[in-house]
Amino acid sequence: MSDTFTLINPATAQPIGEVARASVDQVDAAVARAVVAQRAWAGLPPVARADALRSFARAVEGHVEELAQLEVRNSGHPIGSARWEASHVAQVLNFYAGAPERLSGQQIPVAGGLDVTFHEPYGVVGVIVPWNFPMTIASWGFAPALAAGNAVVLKPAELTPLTAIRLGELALEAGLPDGVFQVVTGSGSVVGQRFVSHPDVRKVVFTGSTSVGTDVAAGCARELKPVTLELGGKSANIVFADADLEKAAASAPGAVFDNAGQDCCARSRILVERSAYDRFLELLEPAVKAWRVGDPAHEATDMGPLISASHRSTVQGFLESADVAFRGSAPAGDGPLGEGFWLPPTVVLAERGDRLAREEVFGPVVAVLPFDDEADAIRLANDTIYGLAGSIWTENLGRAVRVARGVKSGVLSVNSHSSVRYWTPFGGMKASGLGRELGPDAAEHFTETKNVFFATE
Ligand code: TAP
Repeated sequence: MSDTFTLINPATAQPIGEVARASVDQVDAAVARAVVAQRAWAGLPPVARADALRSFARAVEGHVEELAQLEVRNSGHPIGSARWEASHVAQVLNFYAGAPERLSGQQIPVAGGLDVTFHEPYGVVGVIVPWNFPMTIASWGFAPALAAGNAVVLKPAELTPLTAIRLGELALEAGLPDGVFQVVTGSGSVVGQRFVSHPDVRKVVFTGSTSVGTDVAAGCARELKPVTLELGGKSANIVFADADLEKAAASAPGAVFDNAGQDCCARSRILVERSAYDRFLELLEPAVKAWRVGDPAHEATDMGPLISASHRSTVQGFLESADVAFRGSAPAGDGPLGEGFWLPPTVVLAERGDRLAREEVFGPVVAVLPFDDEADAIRLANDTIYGLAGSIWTENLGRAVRVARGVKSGVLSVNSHSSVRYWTPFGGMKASGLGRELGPDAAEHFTETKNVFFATE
């Protein structure tokens, strides 16, 4: 394996730079620095850690445009989305800057003394990030982990390391002590694996595919190391005949084609009550045709390219022999974007049991299926190994509650497609993951409880 990796702009297929591939020795050196830095970091007064995180947040706020432009070039995200992602990182840091002073333990009544609990940091936390949302997903791990007094070693995906590298620099510029937050670039099988096997990395946060996540969990089990997993999804957008069909159809493209469908929460199955099926498809077609696919640097663009040529081939593989209902458009031809990894948003009519109805595509492809009644909708929504997100469209409150309780997913929304708010918990059931990120309790998830009894007699 060469010791550098060439980065490609997915919108043009042109190389944009080289990034180092760390060796196992280099990972070990970073972990050794983190071990030393963590002791001092955890020993700071809570207000000092809070101040350092607020100052890191301000540094990110001051560089939103630079970070966004890096994501446009490295990941092909539309500029509007990339600016949102960079601002989101600052907000996540600000939110968890409140945690060091709020990690209260308990005082438990006992005879003959005083019993108290402490939330103690694990030590060094390894965060492994995929290529689809490089900045935001990284921050969901590093911000609460740092707030709880851990040091963090962060491995971005090899394809998309640029924003993570810049965040590492901004942390130092903002005054985070050296070694507390380190970004280590390189391959998953070397750097990521070493986080799993290194005895001084005491917790791992992994976001990525279910297959690699399962191996990471098995490796962590051998080390008795806690692990949080955020994995794949095949989320259902369930539309009942009593819903506001215009609104449901108008919002459906954004729910699946955002980030070119490379989103673990993508509503990649639209389940429509049979009596509304034809009408819904009629309304969906113009919404899909209006979805603007093109140069990610343009303000008006809704969707950019796929991340790589090989990923596009994988997605295209799902479309062989698919029953395509209609497609949107995508750049092609001789212009500067002609070589990019484009694929138009595509709507397919699927049958129960089809690959497209059950497997994660991770591209701009949505499968539409009819259902008969409420029980059938729940059964169909649950007919996949995944259980990450989902949406329910109905004007019937009782039905909304029943279906929300019946669908086995970690994050559901009614008459909306929201999945991520940094102050509410996020994560999947079944093969979509283990543990929760974000929300009010995330910093506590990066601590171990210690119980201490003080005899008074
Ligand atoms: P993966 O191939 O699983 O890679 C994810 C990360 O793990 C990358 O940083 C990768 O490194 C690293 N990795 C690869 N092999 C490893 C190993 N043996 N040990 C430790 N780390 C290893 O996924 P991907 O292709 O980047 O992302 C697409 C998949 O992730 C989709 O299935 C998607 O649903 C899922 N995903 C889920 C979520 C959430 S929040 N649930 C979010 C994003 C993505 P390199 O690639 O650099 O080698």
